[in-house]
Amino acid sequence: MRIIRYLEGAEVTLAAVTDDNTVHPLPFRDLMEVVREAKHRQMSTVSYIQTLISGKQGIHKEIGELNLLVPIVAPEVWASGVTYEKSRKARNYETVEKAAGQETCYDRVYNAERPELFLKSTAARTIGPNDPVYLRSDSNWQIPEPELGLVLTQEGEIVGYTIGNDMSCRDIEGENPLYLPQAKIWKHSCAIGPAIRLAETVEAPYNLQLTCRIYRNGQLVVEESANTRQLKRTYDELVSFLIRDNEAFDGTVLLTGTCIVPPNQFTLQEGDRIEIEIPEIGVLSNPVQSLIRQT
Ligand code: DO4
Ligand code: MG
Repeated sequence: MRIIRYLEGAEVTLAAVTDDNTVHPLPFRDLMEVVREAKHRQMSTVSYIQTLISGKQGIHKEIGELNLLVPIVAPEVWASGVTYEKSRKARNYETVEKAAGQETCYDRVYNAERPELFLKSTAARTIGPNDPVYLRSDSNWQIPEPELGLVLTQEGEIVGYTIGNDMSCRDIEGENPLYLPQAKIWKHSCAIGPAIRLAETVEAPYNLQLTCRIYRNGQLVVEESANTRQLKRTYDELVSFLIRDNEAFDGTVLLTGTCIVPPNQFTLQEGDRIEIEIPEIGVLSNPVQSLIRQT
């Protein structure tokens, strides 16, 4: 079962999407309200939603016909770094600090007990499906980072999975790791969606296939896949560091690190379109726009 939000006129609707792809509007504004109400009734979220939609037909529209919004207005989006070997190699490639044969900060964090976690985005900077991600004006090496996102309660319980794009500037981060916030955070630099797959309904969270496709002038120019089984850490491990001595909020999203990096010579351009697919969740599709045009 998946959760979406969509706009009809001026009205925002929260809905459950059943396995036969029927869309059932729910009498709540956001997923976390449903989770809290289910807990209050000592039911699982899925069982509670089933009681809400039982005997109802759902709307006569397919998901593809809806004006989808970000599936949750996450107060904060956090991200994990260098959790896949692929990311370690890419970070080492771009850093100007590397010296032949010497360990970099990326090698050390890949092997350390404490993971790299950083604040990636806030609600105002996070966009949903079909909205444009923006390119920074001061970077010449920008890529999407396709990542699995964990949707958390304030206690750190994983209630759902979504898709995230941790847009990144490889040149800015490569120049100096202390530039990480600028390499990662700007207007529209984080996309999540198109849906949240309820955690209870995911049989094998460490066997999710991610595929990233980038189109330029309608042509496929990048296509790469990876699997969450290649993750160096467990989801609980990442969450436990996030909530340690920290205040977390219901609906926080934690991205789990990128397992896909486009070829080193690739940089995004205005007019590109990025698609990130996890079959159990859907396809997160966003056009790419230059930020200069927006200001
Ligand atoms: O170390 C910098 C960030 C890496 C990252 O975002 C990732 O591995 O996904
Ligand atoms: Mg990342």
